[in-house]
Amino acid sequence: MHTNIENIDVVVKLLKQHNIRQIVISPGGTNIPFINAVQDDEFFTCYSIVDERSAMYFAIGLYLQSGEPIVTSCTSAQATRNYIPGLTEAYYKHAPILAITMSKHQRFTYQQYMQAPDQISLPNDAVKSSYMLPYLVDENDYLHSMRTVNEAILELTRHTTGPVQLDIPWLDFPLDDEVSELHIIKRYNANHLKSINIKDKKILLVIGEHRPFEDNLKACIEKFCQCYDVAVYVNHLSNYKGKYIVEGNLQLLTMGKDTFNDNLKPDIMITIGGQTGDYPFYTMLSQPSIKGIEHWLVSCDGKVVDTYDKLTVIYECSEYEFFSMLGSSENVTHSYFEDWKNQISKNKLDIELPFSSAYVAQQIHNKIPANSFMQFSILNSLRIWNMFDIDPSITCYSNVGAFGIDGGMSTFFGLSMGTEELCFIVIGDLAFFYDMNSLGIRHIKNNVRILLINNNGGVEFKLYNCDNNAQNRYIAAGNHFKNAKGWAETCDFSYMAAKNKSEFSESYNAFLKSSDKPMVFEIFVSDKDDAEAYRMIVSENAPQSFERSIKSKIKGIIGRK
Ligand SMILES: Cc1ncc(C[n+]2csc(CCOP(=O)(O)OP(=O)(O)O)c2C)c(N)n1
Repeated sequence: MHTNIENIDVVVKLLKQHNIRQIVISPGGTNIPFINAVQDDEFFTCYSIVDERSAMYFAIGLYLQSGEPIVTSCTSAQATRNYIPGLTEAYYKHAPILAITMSKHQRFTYQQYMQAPDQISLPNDAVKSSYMLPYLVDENDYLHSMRTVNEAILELTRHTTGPVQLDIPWLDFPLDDEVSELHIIKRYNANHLKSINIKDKKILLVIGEHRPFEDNLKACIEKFCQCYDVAVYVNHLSNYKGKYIVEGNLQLLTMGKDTFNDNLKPDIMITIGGQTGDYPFYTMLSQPSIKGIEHWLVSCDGKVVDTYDKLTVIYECSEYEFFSMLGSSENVTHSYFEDWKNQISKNKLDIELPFSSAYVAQQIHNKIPANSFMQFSILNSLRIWNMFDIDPSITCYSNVGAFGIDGGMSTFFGLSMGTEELCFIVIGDLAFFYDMNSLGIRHIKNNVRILLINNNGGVEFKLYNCDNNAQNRYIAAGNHFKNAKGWAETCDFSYMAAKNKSEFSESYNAFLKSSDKPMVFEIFVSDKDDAEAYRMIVSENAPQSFERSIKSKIKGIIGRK
């Protein structure tokens, strides 16, 4: 019996056998096992380069000096794509670079699964060959893996030298032990809905990322919700603000599967729009033990996209056609929606937090001016802000299509062009650093507000691991970026900074008002506090044990001490 982690072992051992020593590492989640295997091994010399575009060019430079093959390592999501410019140079220069990329298990590709764009679709003139290791389960896979890694390494120098991709499949969501239900998938057009009766069903309408809704579509969805027992599961990216919405990610994050099964599990889940970017929702719905749900996917292209492994029907039609086809029903109760509402009303966010990204969101989420636009960087900024309400007139976006930290600010500047309202982006220091050249775009207007959370690297990878030194070097890539002041001012932005709560409260009003320059507001928080604040929110909202609830009641009566 083998496990997939042995793929990493095979790669690392064979790199040594082939005497390949220099590794350029870009930070990420999926390549953590590889980073852990090499970062403290004296055989290897490692370099941390955040931007994969630079990482690949940097690797070419290492090769030019040493004449030796060089390894690069990046995560999945959008990272591999950013290797392409450097790989193209390497291809025509015949530079032997082994680009080790990571992908999700192959079953997730093209399934609207988070961070899972196709990893082995590089252009013809980027690598000599792409190799993908098998997902490792038994001896056959192990042998296959060993041969493939050897073959990839040999290809670097076979005939003319040149770059090669070696992709390692990974899995970041463990599934529970239950055996999944067999589900049959059917495809219909909207006419099929005429013969459907969903009157007594509990319906969860899930809206992924979506451009703002046109009035007629919104009216159609609202009517549908009135006529059936529907809860509309959304987060900020849905841009849907109706009477029946539920913003449940915090509840799902802390809720056990039994509670979900008993109270919130729908009979039918209808999904529209793009990706939700909502890990708690995905984690709950994709578990094999959540059984008995019909998943209806509404999409114009009718492609099989089984995000939650529960897809039963694809309605190949527009969203408008779908909702307008469903007739009305009378005497409906809205008890399913009420159950969701009831759960969400338990959210507790008014807690004393350390100075952190979550603290900043807690203080100003309800002060962002009406009609503003907001862009959230993945993953941490989006997750934190999705926990807090914002004014319904605010339109929100995030690059959850391929989950890159690369182009968030550029997207944001693009969207700020079409409006005079204030536009806010919440972004971490690595993502800012990645896309900092965009601050020089000469069209940028004064309505732009950049809320830069400088927590020294990707706190994403430190949320549950406080050994910050080990994490900092290559995984979270700390110490790359000190502050944005010089660059912001060079690009003619106003620059403000806050290092603690009082500095923050003195400055934020100016940031939320109109001004005669675009602004960068840099918030310096410690990574420990940033992670701690998030964990505090999660634990405060976790279902309470009897003992904890008694303790908190007593504390309420006699005080904390
Ligand atoms: C192009 C690209 N490279 C790497 C990643 C992997 N990744 C996801 S989140 C993250 C950390 C982002 O750090 P930062 O922008 O500082 O935000 P924080 O988590 O600290 O809030 C990284 C490197 C990615 N998603 N996209």
